[in-house]
Amino acid sequence: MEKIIQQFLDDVHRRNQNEPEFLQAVSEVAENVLPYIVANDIYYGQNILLRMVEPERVVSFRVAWIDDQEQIQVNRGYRIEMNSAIGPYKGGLRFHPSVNLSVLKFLAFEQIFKNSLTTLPMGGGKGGSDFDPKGKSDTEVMRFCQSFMTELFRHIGPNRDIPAGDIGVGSREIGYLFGQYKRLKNEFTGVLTGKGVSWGGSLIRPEATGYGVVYFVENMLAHHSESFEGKDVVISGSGNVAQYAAEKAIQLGARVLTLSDSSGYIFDPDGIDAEKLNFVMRLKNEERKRIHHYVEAYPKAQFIKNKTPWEVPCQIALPCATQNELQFKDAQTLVANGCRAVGEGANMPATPEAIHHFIEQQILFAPGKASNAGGVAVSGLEMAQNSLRYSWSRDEVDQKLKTIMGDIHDSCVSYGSEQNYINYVKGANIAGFVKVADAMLAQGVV
Ligand code: NDP
Ligand code: 2IT
Repeated sequence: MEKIIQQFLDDVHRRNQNEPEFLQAVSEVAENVLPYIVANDIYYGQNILLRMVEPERVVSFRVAWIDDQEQIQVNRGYRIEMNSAIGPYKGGLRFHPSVNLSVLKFLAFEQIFKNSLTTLPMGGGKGGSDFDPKGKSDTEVMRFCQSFMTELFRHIGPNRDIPAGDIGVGSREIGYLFGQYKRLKNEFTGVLTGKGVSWGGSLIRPEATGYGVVYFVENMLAHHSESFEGKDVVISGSGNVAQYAAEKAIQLGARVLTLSDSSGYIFDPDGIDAEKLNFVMRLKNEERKRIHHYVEAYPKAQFIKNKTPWEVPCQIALPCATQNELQFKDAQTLVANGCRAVGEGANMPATPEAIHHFIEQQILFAPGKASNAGGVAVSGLEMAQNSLRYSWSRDEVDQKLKTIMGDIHDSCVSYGSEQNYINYVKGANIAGFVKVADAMLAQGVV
């Protein structure tokens, strides 16, 4: 079996040189899915995984725009349309200087399995740009978004490809992108998700990823007769996902000790309560400032520069910033300090070595493609509401989100149960694979 996996990975590597993040995501899936394929006659010999790692389409384009100093700036825009076997391409847009083909292909690949796990009819896609929104004025961001959409609009559509937010793309950017799409097409359609509630957005979409992570971990804990109540929780990031993961964990009676950004982390020994979290939301979403300002408002807290929060003892860790932010040494520290459960809010935040350590130590480990699927799930519910020309109440959407996260948990359990341990990584990879593979088999060699 090891030889089959290695041959497959060598082949993928040969065709995707210089794409380390993509290979990392593919390796993790291959380790679980290839043995399953070999054991199941209907998939064997169909080259299904080889087809899944080849994007159906990759679009790359120039985004030229004029900054506030009237200088011409040039960025690169992308959309990876990875797999449409079970529905139109669906996935976020990331604006960050680190964006390149490897990063977007890993994200688009993960999105295939994640979207499949939600049970909603969505294929996998991802896009973005190496544009850095940090330090840009609102009008610069608007001009960039308009230029980006002026090319992207011809590739997307409510039945073709439906982008949403990700790192650096929040409600402000979705607004500018939607405005330009509508202007170019002269159509008001649900072509993006994460829209404002007064113009087609779904209630709970801003909260969905963070709440979903906590609902997933709550399910994992409940399966082992535990809960969030009274637990110490360490969270990385201070953006959309981190903020709402913190909010839900606090509501469930946990003590949230940290938040972070790319400059370091804040540690509040008293816990970040609802009022302090409100301060963070204003600081990050309205003033667009850095997390270290937290300690000016709450002097009992500390700012630890250029470090990640994994050294803080906790029972639950929720990495909610970016890929490969939690490494082997961090995993060792977390486990040694008594951490029992890890829920990935970000996409691929734990390195393969860190994941192997968690699994070896029988830590409850939720991979992002399962635990952060709440965001795209509510995006799917936003699409459903747009098609119905109707909107559900906050409570209705929240209930559906809870049900979906519970169902994803249960699928992971049914495909990932091993002796005395639930391997959620294996469970998520196989459960996500089966639905897409069955659709691909039915649709022939395309
Ligand atoms: P935001 O842009 O709102 O926040 C990102 C946060 O992560 C910021 O605190 C940012 O700090 C930090 N961060 C970003 N890049 C780095 C880096 N290279 N090193 C350290 N910290 C970094 O993004 P989201 O909260 O939406 O996304 C966070 C993660 O969750 C991503 O992995 C994303 O793919 C994933 N995700 C998001 C979903 C969504 O619905 N938004 C859905 C599912 C997953 P700084 O300001 O310093 O850059
Ligand atoms: O990684 C993700 O799942 C997202 N950024 C959300 C995608 C979406 O279409 O809502």
